[in-house]
Amino acid sequence: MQPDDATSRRSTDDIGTPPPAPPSPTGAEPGGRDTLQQQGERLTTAHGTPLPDTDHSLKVGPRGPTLLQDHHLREKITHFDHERIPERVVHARGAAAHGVFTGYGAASDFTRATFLEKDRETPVFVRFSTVLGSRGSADTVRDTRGFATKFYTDEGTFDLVGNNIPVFFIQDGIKFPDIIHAAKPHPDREIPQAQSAHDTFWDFVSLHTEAQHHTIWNMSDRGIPRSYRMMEGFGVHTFRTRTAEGHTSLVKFHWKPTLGVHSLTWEEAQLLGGIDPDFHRRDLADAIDAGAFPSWELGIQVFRDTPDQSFEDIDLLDPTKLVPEELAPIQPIGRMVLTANPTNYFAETEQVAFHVGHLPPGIDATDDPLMQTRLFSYVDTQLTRLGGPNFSQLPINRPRTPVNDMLRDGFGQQAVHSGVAPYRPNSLDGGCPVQVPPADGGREDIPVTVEAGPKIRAVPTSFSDHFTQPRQFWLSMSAVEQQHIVAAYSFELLKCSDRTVQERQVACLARIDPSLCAQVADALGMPVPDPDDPLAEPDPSPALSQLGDRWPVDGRRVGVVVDGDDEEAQSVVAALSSAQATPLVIAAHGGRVGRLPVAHAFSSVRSVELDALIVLGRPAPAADADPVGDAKAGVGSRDEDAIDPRVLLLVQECYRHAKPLAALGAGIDVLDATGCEGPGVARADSGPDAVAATTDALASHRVWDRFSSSAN
Ligand code: HDE
Repeated sequence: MQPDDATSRRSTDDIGTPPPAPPSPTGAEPGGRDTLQQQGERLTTAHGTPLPDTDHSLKVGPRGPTLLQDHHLREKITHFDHERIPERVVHARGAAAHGVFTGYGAASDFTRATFLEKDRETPVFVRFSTVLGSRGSADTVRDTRGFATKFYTDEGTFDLVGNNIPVFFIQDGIKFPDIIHAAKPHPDREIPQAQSAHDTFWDFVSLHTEAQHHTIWNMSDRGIPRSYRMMEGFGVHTFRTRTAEGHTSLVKFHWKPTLGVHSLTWEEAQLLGGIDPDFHRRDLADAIDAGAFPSWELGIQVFRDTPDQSFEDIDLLDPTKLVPEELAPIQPIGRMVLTANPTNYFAETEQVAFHVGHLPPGIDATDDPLMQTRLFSYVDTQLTRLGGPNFSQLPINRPRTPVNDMLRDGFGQQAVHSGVAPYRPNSLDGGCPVQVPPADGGREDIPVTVEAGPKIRAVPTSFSDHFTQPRQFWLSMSAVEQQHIVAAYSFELLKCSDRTVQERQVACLARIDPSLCAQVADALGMPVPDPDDPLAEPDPSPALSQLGDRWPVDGRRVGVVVDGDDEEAQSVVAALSSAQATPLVIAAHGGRVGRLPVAHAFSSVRSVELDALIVLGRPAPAADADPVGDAKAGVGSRDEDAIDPRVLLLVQECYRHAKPLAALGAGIDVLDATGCEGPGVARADSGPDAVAATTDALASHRVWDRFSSSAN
């Protein structure tokens, strides 16, 4: 691809393959992500001049005025002044990790994309996010979660920019500013932060009934995930794929977490907002650090590419509809494991730029009107957020394939392009770069036939059913999940001050389910409306429920209350580690208890940071204990008073949130003092028994039988 006279007329192989001479001025590793790190040990200016002092500005005498001449001072402060960039307008708060995707070789009947070939490994970078909150907002708010994956494939970057909910609020991208303006804080007082529990959100979704399906997912436990590691991911739109032979299919992408789909309770989520606003970010990073690498299987639902682009009366171009797995099973095509945390949050997690249009040969967009708008929006917003058109050169965004694109100049240009002819056709750079026909790996646009019609602003009638699938979702939930949905709608609508907004949403619920509607109306103190039309009776889709299976306990946080170092404590900690759980020793003080490092002191831990608890001792109240009001709740007798109230609170809260509890030896007194018993509460004879009972109960995530309707 290079002209013969490489010295005078090299075509540009810019950032992907820099020219051999002169050497790269940046020392950058071609196509790599770790470039421009600190070099050497000596302090320098940004231009490499060694510096003897960065602690004192240049002044006239030790107490005199500062001199304008102090270039180092001005460089340091000016750079600091510009450290912040605009946050994302949506999905501002995120956490990310690096990993590897390995193909199963199971997709070759549907797509020519080579990264899906058997055993082919592709580096990935995944960013999880909340949608509504600002960059500094809490992780555990009730919201949709973003699940965006950058595959650095050998055929160019593929971004699968999905969510943890398989449907969206709107059917046409032109309404995206409307839903986001409605959901973001009120423009007058700029509250509430990162919440949908306010008038403008419910005003919009109750008027705009195609949002009801996404909204019931938000009101379900899916809106408050236990961990990014325990979420499904969905491409949402239908994509079109094509094989080398030209056979096309319609597909939907699904990520299935190895650890299962699990959630917080609403009370846990609210407490965590104060106790550990970084809970999800910390959980992801801690698990990776501990070697409990999160993993997902990528699967596809495949549909025939028929002219109506529908399946069983579901319009596949409608992003407010899903196709139940029972009707179109998910076919596994690969597996992703996240193995490394980012080195630098800003350089990687903040500067990563995804784009729905980054598609490899063999995968293409469809006419889903939401997807069509997204194809425009992402690069547009990134031009502002990342300060110009060269953000694909940032290390995290660089493809891992050679780049030769004829794009030139602009703010922040990193490449030292050579050659004189960044245009086509040319003869001066030897005709380079040359176009790549599909037969040689070039990406073709799939030549779909589009029926000519009038230019109109309209919605197809096949998009008009807004209530059958929300009803199907409700009918697919277990009793406890339904209780949580009722509680979530009630909480959110009670936060609205406009009665007509509440009434209109309750009228929408009447079109989803009479019992759901009656319970929420009751909570709001209003009459139960009748649905205008008879309700559809869809078959439930059991795959939508989070309950009823058992999953690995890798990386689950199990608190171990220790009162002094004994062999039992060591063996429990070791047994939890061998079960792949994460033991966290909790003791009266920080530091160490014997040989065991203490993760939390009684004064710094709350139950919501744990998945389960094992109590090995009977800690007496510390002389200087300062019991927080509720820590004393339920404690009355002399015996109970002799136990540290913070430990009693820990046990009571774990019990209340249906977490597995076990105790051993003197720890059994603590269970007795709190009156905790029943399913998932083990009074064990030995350390191994306590660990076995805990991990067994954790495999179902919670002790679901323990929930009463008042529990949460
Ligand atoms: Fe996005 N979305 N979106 N979105 N989206 C952005 O791009 C947009 C939609 C999603 O971790 C923005 O670089 C429009 C659906 C994720 O960096 C912006 C529409 C789905 C992320 C944007 C949608 C998503 C974004 C903000 C309606 C799930 C975070 C910053 C047509 C399938 C990516 C940015 C990350 C981010 C626009 C709808 C997922 C403004 C116009 C549907 C996971 O361009």
